[in-house]
Amino acid sequence: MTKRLILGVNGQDGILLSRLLHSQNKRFIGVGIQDKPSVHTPKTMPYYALDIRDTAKVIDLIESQDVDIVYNLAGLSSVAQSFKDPQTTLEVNYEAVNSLLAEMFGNKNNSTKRFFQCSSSEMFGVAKEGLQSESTQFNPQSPYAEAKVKSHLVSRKYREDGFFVSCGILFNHESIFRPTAFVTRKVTSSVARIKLGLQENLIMGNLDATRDWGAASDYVDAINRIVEHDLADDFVIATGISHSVRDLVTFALRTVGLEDQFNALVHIDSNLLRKSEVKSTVGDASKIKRELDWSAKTSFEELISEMVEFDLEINAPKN
Ligand code: F7E
Repeated sequence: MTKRLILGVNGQDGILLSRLLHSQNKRFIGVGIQDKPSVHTPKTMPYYALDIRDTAKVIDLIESQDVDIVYNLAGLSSVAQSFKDPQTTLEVNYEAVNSLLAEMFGNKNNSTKRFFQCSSSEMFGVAKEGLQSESTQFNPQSPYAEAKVKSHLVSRKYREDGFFVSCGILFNHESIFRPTAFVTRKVTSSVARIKLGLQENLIMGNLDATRDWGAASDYVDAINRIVEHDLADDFVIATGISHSVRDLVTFALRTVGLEDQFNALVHIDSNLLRKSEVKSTVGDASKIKRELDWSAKTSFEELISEMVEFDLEINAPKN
């Protein structure tokens, strides 16, 4: 039976993928940088605490555990944070991937193993096309996006050399496991806390940016289809619909009956504006629909309502 390794298992996507693989009775192990696995991962999952920059240890694990498929979901995922720490962003999001691929396929010629790289819509940056597809030109606007472009290109190089290296180009994807450093969870958590009287207002950055937001639970299913496909390839994973940050806040407030309070509750802090900003993203996921029969199932409204609901529940006073 195929054995799988999730790098970055304690992040949002790692948690959701570990649950999906567990529900499908797949054999897998998880790697995270933390001493212990997240409480949200399956209890039976064998866990190894490793920094993906320690290539030798990751390779040892792949060999000693006879791993056939590696999902690389590890990395620094905050674009805003990457402006503050471009060096670590480059080390984790590119250099570690580059050395891992070099060891797996360059030096050891593991021709039967598969590798999945989590690429990002941020690579398109200020996009050259309205709808972004696998062939849209890259135009990165942040240290995060620059590192992601480099690891995408090196992944493609190994694929061209005949190895099974696939990339998902993931547009923004969210869930209750998203930290509040990201705008959806910041908004749903704040709106819930405002509703419960625990917070006074919502301090935001750019309300005019628009994003193609999907549900992370749908996206890990797409990732799995990509690694199980006959051929290695690149696939955009997106919903095809973009909403503004203003729409997000408005909708979240509406779910708790506070939409008419928008102007009183929402304030802008210029420190939250980015040095360079991707104004809009919207993905063309027709290739993955056509070839792997995948499309996003959860709507933006369902996703945000579910997150607000969860945040109301965890913030509610306990009797
Ligand atoms: O920002 C605006 C902000 O931090 C979304 C990562 O998963 O998706 C994510 O990157 C938008 C931006 O995500 C606040 O300026 C306004 O326009 O949730 P975010 P992101 O930067 O789009 C891509 C595909 C990835 O690959 C990344 O790993 O929201 N915004 N006000 C704000 N953003 C934040 N975080 N906080 C605010 O207060």
